[in-house]
Amino acid sequence: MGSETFGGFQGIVFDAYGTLFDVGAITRACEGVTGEPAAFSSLWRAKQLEYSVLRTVMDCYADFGEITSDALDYVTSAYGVELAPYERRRLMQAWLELPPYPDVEPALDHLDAANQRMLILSNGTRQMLDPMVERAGLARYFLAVLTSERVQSFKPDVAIYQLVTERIYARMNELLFVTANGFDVAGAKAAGLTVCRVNRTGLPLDPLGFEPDMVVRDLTGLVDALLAD
Ligand code: LAC
Repeated sequence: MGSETFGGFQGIVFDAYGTLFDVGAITRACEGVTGEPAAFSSLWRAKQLEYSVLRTVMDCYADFGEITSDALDYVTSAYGVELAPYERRRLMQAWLELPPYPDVEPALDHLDAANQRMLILSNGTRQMLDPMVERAGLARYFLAVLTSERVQSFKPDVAIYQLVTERIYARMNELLFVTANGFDVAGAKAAGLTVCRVNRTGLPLDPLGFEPDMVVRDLTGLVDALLAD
């Protein structure tokens, strides 16, 4: 594996939320229900992550749709917001209709043209991810969408990352895992994958004891690093 030049990977595995799909759309969806949409949506996402980690640690799986709904219950109570049923449906629906970041499709197109095998590995469910990937016109780029449902636990549990070598026969470090989420950088490194951090926001790396193998600003940077001659 030419890890110095970042070529020669057996496959590239992408995280979904925040990496391929713009979770900023959730903030915009929250504008109609609170005067503090950024803080409200940020607590919603933080609770979603917290509940997925807690349920993994407690060995008490509920799927990502249920967790997202539970997290919304928490944040509405915390903010004293009463949601009409149609508003609640609209907020939950926003998770199924996240747009891809503008750099995503051109980058996948380049990687596909260079014969890269690509997967999605996400904490989401097939029911949440498949329509969103399809709607964004990205389904043709991926061999498979792998989800937490198979192992009934969530990233950063090592077990979920191991799903990737069932789909692409390779050693873990021969696969490049691409994520914008700090906990996912640490989890994927702990599981033995080679990791590219997409630092779209300029935020610091979570100090969990693992450094990514490469850092890019967006997927255009990934293409430049992988396909540079
Ligand atoms: C995912 C979230 C964690 O797609 O970003 O798995």
